[in-house]
Amino acid sequence: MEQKIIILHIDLDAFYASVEERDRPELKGKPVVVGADPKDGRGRGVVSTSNYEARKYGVRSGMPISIAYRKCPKCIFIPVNMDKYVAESLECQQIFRKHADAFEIGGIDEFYLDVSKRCKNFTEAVALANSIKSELEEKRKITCSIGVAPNKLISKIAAGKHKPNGVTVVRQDYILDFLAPMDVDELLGVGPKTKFRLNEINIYKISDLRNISKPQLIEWFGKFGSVLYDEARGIDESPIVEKWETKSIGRQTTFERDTKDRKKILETLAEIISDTITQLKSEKLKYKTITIKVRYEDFYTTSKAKTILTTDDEKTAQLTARELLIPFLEDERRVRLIGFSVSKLSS
Ligand code: TTP
Ligand code: MG
Repeated sequence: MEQKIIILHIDLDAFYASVEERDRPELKGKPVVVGADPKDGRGRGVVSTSNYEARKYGVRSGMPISIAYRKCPKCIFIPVNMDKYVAESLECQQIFRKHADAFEIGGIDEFYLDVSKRCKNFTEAVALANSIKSELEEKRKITCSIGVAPNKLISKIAAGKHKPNGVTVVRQDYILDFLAPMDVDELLGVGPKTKFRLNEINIYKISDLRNISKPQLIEWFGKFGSVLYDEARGIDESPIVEKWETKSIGRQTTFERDTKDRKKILETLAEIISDTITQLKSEKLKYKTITIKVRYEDFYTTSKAKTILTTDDEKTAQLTARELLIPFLEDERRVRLIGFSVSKLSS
């Protein structure tokens, strides 16, 4: 008998903003933006997320905070409290994990649950999805959206289709029709560059993409071409990978404009290190390896790592990362992005 696979993808709704709204009842019904300080429109930095009320004004994740302020001066702007969201994510995981045969963390607010063994069919899986939603709302007072599908790719796309607070089911025989009308960048791994190249040759929709042969896609995009060919047909055989311990923790920032401003780059590095170490400590972990990443204006990306004695000290991280980064700033090119992470973690 063919083994039927059923995956749930859970994505928390407007995650950081929902946590803030829950904890501060005076925010209820108001447009809320979580991110950098807008300083009456002169602030730097970006929007981390906004609630659905603020999205009505066009405020979006990743947008410069100054633009968010211009679009919605009456929005309530709240600073990022990473500690709180990490702790909340762990609480939510406790709820979700026990409903899965296998469980994978996809990000701070997204999770894959393989429920193939415990659910006989899709009807049972949808009932499970609804009961998980109720349990989350009751215990954590926040909402999520869930995709129910035969593989990870389709479950993730489905979870985004009826947000907030929705359940979207895509059975095997509906996959092709489900994907056909979507823009190509709804597929995983299709960013602005790939989208642009596809649009140039009149490929806009996933149905258009199906007209291109696999060898042709491989010629254009290398190995990813083959993935793209499968994704366009909803094929994804990647398994749910249990990750009990975090392999690495880190942050990266893309500058609003590519820059050679040393002071600004080092200040940004210091900020992301501080956020990372705060998260590390709140998860009661220590690190052994520090890695920095630099992407230049031409998208050339490079990284350098150093392994030291196990610690959770921030000052050590700051000094080591600075020492690793400085030689990269001698380069002619402007810097587009910097990243920092710690790995070889232990508790
Ligand atoms: P998302 O799941 O992409 O967004 P969301 O949960 O805020 O909203 P929804 O899922 O309902 O569309 O990201 C999860 C969290 O990650 C988000 O609350 C804040 C953070 N985040 C950033 O800090 N920067 C970003 O650019 C994005 C996309 C998310
Ligand atoms: Mg989310």
